[in-house]
Amino acid sequence: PVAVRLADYTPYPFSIDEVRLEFRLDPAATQVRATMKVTPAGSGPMRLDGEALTLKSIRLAAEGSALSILPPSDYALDDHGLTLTAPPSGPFTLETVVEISPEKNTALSGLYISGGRFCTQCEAIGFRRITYYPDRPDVMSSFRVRIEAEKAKYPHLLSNGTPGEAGDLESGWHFAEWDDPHKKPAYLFALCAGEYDVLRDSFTTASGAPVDLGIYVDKGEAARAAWAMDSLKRSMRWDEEAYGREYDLGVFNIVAVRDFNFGAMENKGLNIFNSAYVLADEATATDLDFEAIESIVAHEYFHNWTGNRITCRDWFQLCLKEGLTVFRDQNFSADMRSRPVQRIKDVIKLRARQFAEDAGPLAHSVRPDNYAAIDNLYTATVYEKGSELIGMLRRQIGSQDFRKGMDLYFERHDGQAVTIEDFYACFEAATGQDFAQFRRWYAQAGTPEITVEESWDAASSTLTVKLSQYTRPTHGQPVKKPVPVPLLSALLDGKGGHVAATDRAAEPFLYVLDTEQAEMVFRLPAGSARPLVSLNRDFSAPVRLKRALSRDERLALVRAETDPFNTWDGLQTLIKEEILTLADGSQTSPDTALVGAIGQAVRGAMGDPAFAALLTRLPDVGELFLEREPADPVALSAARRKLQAAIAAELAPEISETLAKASPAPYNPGAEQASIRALRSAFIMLLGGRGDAAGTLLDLYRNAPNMTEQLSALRALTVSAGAGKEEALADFEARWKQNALVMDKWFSVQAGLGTAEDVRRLIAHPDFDLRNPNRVRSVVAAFAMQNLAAFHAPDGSGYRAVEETILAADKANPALGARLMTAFEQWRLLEPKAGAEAEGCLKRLVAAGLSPNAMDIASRALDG
Ligand code: B3K
Ligand code: ZN
Repeated sequence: PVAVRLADYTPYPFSIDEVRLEFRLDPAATQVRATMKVTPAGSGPMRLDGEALTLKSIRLAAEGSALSILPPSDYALDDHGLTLTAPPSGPFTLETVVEISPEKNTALSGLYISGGRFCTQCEAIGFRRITYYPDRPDVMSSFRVRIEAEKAKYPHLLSNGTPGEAGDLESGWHFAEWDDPHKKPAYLFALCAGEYDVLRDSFTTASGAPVDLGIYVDKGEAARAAWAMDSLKRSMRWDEEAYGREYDLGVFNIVAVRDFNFGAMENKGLNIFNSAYVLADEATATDLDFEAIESIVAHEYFHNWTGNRITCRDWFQLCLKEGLTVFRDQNFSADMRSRPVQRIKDVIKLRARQFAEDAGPLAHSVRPDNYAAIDNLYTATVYEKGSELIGMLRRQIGSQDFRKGMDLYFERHDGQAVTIEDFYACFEAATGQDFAQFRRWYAQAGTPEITVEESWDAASSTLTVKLSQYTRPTHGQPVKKPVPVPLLSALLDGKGGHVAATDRAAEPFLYVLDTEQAEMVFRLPAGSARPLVSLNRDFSAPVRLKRALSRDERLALVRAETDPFNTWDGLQTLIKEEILTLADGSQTSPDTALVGAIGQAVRGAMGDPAFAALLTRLPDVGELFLEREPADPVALSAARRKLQAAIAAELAPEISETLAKASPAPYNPGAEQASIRALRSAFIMLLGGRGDAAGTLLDLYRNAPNMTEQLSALRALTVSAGAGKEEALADFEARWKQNALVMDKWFSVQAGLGTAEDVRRLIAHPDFDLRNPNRVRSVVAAFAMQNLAAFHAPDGSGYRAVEETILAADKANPALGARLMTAFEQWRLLEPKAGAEAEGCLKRLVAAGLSPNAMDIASRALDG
């Protein structure tokens, strides 16, 4: 069912000039009084959104008169809101009082309780579960908030903006007021109340304004927020340096919450975070956790300009803030760490999640034109592909013009709710170029496939590279038009250098393929040897390259490459082909030349350990689904393990030498040490692929000086499924029983690598908690999205192990339920037995009754 269409957009016919919210907090029955100053822009009824609210009173005052009770004949209530049938034609004040029950709110949208504290989540449409309001991003208003609560239980009372009056009230209650001078849409509203420990710090903006920083966490956890604080300060500085954007309030707070539906939320001046992305120290968090904290803190902070000061006109424009902000956080991470390594990691994520989405029934364009459930639009396509589009824009116009366009965007649209068209108009004004064709990228779903054919004419020393682009039809979009595909390219001499053509210097160049077919022709000086062609360097376009090269040709290309991304990617392509060949049985053992080449590449990269670690990486089973149909995850996973064992054998001397050395100490989460540990972890994982390393792994587990290595050893032991596995799992549980975030890792290692039986046991574990999304994801999502051989078992055992849990999770929390349902997005690609079981499971879930959110995913999965 399509609920909303972009084409139906109309502006809200009223402006809300100011809103005052007064909360009397009580877990069972919180009272919310909302007073809005309204100016009508036309005539007609006034619609306010509202869900799960009990209306206590409604009063209205025309300008100059006092509030008086609105007679029932002047308004109508339904399940989704309230309509004032005949509001005054001039400015008026509207006051509503509602009651809500935060403790009954298991959807974690609106005002809810987590760990005994109040917190909110309003994006996209949670504010309507707090009070009656035009809950849409183009209605921007200034918010003043008063919070009253029992002082002993809720000593800290927080909201957006800067603190105002505060003090004590009768019978042990107290209050605090907050004022947010910046106009904002309701989805950026936030409130938190409870008892916390606070890590405090300060920051001075480039123009000298002081900012008080605070991170609010569980009692006793303040020290573990230090990395988040450090990341915040670096983000604030980076946005000043890279974009000239300063923070705009005297206070910036972050609150860590245990029960949260996703990573974090950029509420104005009061970011709310999943505690997994705040708390870290060497004993309890891995380097990947530290890295994720750094990038999510940055992402939410960067939203202050790209999202908050300038927001979206409607939710179809979500990529306007998300794609752009992901682009910004990826560049921040690249500046903090290694740019090529960051690029490779971003592409791994893009291919694993977004390419899969684009190739299945949930495919949609970066800016869709309709949706049934807005929560389901927070996708890899909107975020990750959205970021790629900004990256292509910058590559095509250059970083100077990109900055000019961004400056103009900030200047022109500050304080507004805008569209993708508004954004591109700034770049058209800054560069004089027309982006009409480029904007097709936003409207067309699917990943373009670029076919490359080369021919060499020795007589004339001419190399011709034929390029064509094709995008497969997606649901509702049978025919695709060509998009501009910027391919960063170079001619390679095979000796580590570049070749010049007669009309082109040796430097890498950008070639933009903007038609269905085109040719690049390179004339070389007479007598030249045939050069090799390096294409889509640095993954300059989010496309799939189809090049019919033999294994030897590919190996030669990898050896000749001068671009680190392409060196890695060339090997990945070979590795993918090798796993597919091993899986279909046409070859029984891994090709020694390939294994040797991987070994050689790793040995050559030991000076850049994070890069070397990536060279040992094998693509996940899910990434291989797209390469050959039907997909047989059981065979793919077995083939993957064979190749892993061969690489482990090839690198045996390097592995033992590296692991014999001590891990860097004292521990520092920064890039340099993390890079060394990344290679150590990669090597530990390779050991897990060998049948004979249990003793070594158990020693590594026991002596691991930090969580990064402890967890790698635990994983490797779990994969090897041999001696030591049970001992390590039991030890880990005993050691970390009290720390929920660490226990999430214990659950996820077993669900991600074990059997359907393991998953049943984990679900029955006393610490499995259906109300805690992190815990549910660490079992169900880890199993269904990372352990594809077990989840898609041909006998259906994997589906049956999690079916009931998905239903129960969905009943309590539709956003979570829908997210888990996306595990079925690739089911049509499966071999027939698993495919039939998957379809059966989907149909049983639908018949059992899903939330509208989960139903949207299930029905698209079944239809597509
Ligand atoms: N904007 C939030 C995501 C909200 C998801 C709502 N279903 C976090 C982020 O992207 O920064
Ligand atoms: Zn975001």
